[in-house]
Amino acid sequence: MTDIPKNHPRYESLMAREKIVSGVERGLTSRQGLTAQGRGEAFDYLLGEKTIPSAYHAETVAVCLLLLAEKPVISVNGNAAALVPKELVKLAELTGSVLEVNLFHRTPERVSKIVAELKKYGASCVLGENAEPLLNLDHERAKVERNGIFSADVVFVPLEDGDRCKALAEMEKLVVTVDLNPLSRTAQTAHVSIVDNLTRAIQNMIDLVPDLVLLSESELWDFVEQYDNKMILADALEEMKEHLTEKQNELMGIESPKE
Ligand code: PTJ
Repeated sequence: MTDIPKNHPRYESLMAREKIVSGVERGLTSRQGLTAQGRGEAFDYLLGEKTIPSAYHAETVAVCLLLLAEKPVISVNGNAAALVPKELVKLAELTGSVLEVNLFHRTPERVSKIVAELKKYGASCVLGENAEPLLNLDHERAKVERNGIFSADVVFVPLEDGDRCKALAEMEKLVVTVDLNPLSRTAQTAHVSIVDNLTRAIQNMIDLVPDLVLLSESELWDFVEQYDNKMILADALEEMKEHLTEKQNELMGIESPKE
């Protein structure tokens, strides 16, 4: 890994990039994962690299769903395994979710390496190695485990491909995703789309559990029932527009109007 000084103004972003590169070198992350990270970085810039209130709201609803689910599954791909392996294990433990390695560019070697990586961080059981073609997609992309994603009622799939997200949503599962691009097919097809960087989103979700776990089922359902994913996506676009206008004004020396 390149040594990034902690006082570098872009420390967080550069460290995330290093983690993805290391993931590729260790055989966890696909090479395509590099371009996915780059696309994410660009959208994060537009958001101001912060968790916007509507994303925090989506994170809250996502945790409610994981706590309410009978069979919640957290799907782990090569980017997520490189960026937040410890946090994924922690979130699964706190919400009673099953972890399943579920890859778009699937190879048995990469699945096994990611399973081992999650176990290194304390996961006792990780599914994915016995996946069968059960989704309504062409062969390799269709593979999930019968006792995992296939039979889950709530699936948390950060950074998912649009086709697979749609296939899951059509199976009467509640699908939660994290995607910095509010225009992606994944963000538009999932039931709950968190427009935030996975590194921030997962930590927020972990931090939300202790308070949400104290609520009754009906209080958790209230959060879910009042949620509107279209509004959340529209708000993310609005935040990006406002952030760009602010930056444009700064550049031109125009004072932004006071709220
Ligand atoms: O490990 P595999 O084989 O399952 O492959 C994983 C990737 C991510 C390569 C694969 O699913 C893929 O190609 O995804 P896409 O279609 O590039 O979509 C990734 C989406 O995630 C894009 O919309 C990015 O903007 C977004 N994204 C990338 N990095 C982050 C992110 N969103 C949140 N946090 C990030 N760190």
